[in-house]
Amino acid sequence: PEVEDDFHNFQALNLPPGHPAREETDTFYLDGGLLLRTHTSPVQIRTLESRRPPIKMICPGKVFRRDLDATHLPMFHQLEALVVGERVSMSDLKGTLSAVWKRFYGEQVEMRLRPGYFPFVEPGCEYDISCRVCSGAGCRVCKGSGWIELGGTGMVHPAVFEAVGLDPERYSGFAFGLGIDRIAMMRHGIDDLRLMVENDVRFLSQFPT
Ligand code: 2NM
Repeated sequence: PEVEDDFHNFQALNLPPGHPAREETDTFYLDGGLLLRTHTSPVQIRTLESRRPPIKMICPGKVFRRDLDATHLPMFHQLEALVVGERVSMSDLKGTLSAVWKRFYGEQVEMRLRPGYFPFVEPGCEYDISCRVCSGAGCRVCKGSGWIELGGTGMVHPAVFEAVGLDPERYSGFAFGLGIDRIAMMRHGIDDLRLMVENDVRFLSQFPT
């Protein structure tokens, strides 16, 4: 659901009351304790509630945050994936994520993980791929670093398993996410995301049907 409740969007994802990500200034709150989901992760929570592991799932969808400038829309698209089972490991995470991006961009693409913080994973990482413009040498697109930041990932936090009634001693899992709009901007060299929703024919007619 794009309209979610507090439990699935925040509480079950180890974002307790008072956490900064819940700020009124970031979240669209509706009447009756409901809100517009701020990420697609509540779909993972609903899946963990309704099915028994082993689970492999992938979820694209619209998400909503109170933000609007050249690189942020109040509605954008995420894609998240989740794997849960017995003895799912961090090497499964790295191998799977690396295979996804090699399939997407080609075998020559390198991927790296960096430490990163998301309340619903531990350890948590941000991940980069080698810059597709300069193949890692350093250019304007990657600001000289050779790497492009794509998203976040990590091992599912024990508190998430507890929130859905699964034993964190028995089950482990990994998840990753990315912003689809950002990939489209890079693919087409679009520098202002607002163009994506303005329906200007001069913009739209540049894309083959
Ligand atoms: C991300 C990054 C890291 C994630 C974790 C979960 C859940 F529910 F299983 F705990 N769903 N999605 C996750 C983890 C998403 O996207 C930036």
